[in-house]
Amino acid sequence: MSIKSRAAVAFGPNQPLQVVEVDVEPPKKGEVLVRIIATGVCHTDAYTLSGQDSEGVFPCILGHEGGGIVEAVGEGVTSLAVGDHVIPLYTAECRECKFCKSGKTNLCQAVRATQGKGLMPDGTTRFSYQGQPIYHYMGCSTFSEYTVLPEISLAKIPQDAPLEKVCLLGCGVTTGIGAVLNTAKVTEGATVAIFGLGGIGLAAIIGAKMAKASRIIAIDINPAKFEVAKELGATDFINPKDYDKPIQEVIVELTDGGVDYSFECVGNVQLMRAALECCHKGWGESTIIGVAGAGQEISTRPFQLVTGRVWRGSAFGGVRGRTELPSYVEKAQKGEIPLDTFITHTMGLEDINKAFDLMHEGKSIRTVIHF
Ligand code: NAD
Ligand code: AHE
Ligand code: ZN
Repeated sequence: MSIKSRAAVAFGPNQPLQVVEVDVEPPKKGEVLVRIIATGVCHTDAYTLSGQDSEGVFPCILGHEGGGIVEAVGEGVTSLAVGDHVIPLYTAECRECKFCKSGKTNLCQAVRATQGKGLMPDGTTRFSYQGQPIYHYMGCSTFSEYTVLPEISLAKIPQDAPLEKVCLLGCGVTTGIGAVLNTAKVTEGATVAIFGLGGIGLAAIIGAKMAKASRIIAIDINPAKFEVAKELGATDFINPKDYDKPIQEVIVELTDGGVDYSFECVGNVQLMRAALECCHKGWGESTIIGVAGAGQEISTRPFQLVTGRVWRGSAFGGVRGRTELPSYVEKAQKGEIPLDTFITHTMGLEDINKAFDLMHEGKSIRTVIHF
């Protein structure tokens, strides 16, 4: 029997979310019903709502940065039980596919194809409203009080971790830290440039600090972000609007030839180029984290790569969610990851559109929605 759930539904691109009561079907084989306690709002939710996501399908229930409690399990589920505390994973971890077995990537592909179409692995949806199907989003749909996920898309975490805080480890904070530690593998004493100081860029600063980087250059066109960046360990602050030359030139001059590592945490293809080109000749490495709109492409002179710079990308910080996320939760509990610094606003689901407004106005880092 299906249950009722309060959910913020995106009925179409660029429309405000509507909080309505949807129907949620019980979990099928290998699936889990989760009661979401809290969820962050990530820029990627806004990106998909804007209609720029080539995988965006509507109507859907957005949200992918949640924390919740297992409410029911479907047939064959063995790794989770009712009452377990979990963080939904938009990057599953089946431990059986070619990708998982490679040991080279966190990009499990077991459910990725159906997930990208807004469907559960069996090709159907568990959500409906007034008899019409509602699509899932990134395999998570955390803007719903109740949601259904594959068992392999849930990380079990300790019961005593506050879900209304550690939900941020479901995307932004883990992504930024992981990109620095797992993807780029920043080394002690390195110089680092971080473009964009939202949830992702600020988390990348934490990662750079953990890696003992000697210099952390924080770049944003919104100078209001510099204060928190400093608190987290950034050493230099650059507003590209203060300069009349390309920002990569400014950084190259400031760092005697360029930085050892850079991170693009905005989703702007021009900035991705700047992030690559501010890297030091011979060894500088740039990691793209930001998500650019459908159809957009990056460019640079191949000479930039011929002369030793490296261009790479990172999804969910290269983190294998079921295996590694519990250790991020532990670090947060020990105070090594200051989640409170990220939570600038909290509100109920009925106000969720305000969370998007605050993000677009540059006034929030993360808004956490409490159910
Ligand atoms: P956010 O909106 O909180 O922060 C973006 C920041 O970029 C803001 O501070 C803004 O002022 C700044 N900015 C905008 N234009 C700029 C410019 N031209 N130069 C310098 N700074 C600029 O966003 P977020 O939640 O931190 O997400 C950042 C990006 O990362 C988004 O593209 C998001 O989709 C992506 N993302 C990727 C992954 C991944 O796994 N690869 C995970 C999460 C988010
Ligand atoms: N649907 C988009 C791709 C968006 C994208 O790159 N997503 C990131 C996570 S953003 C989280 O806030 C990611 O993990 N990508 C790897 C993957 O498998 O999606 C598009 O362009 O079609
Ligand atoms: Zn996200």
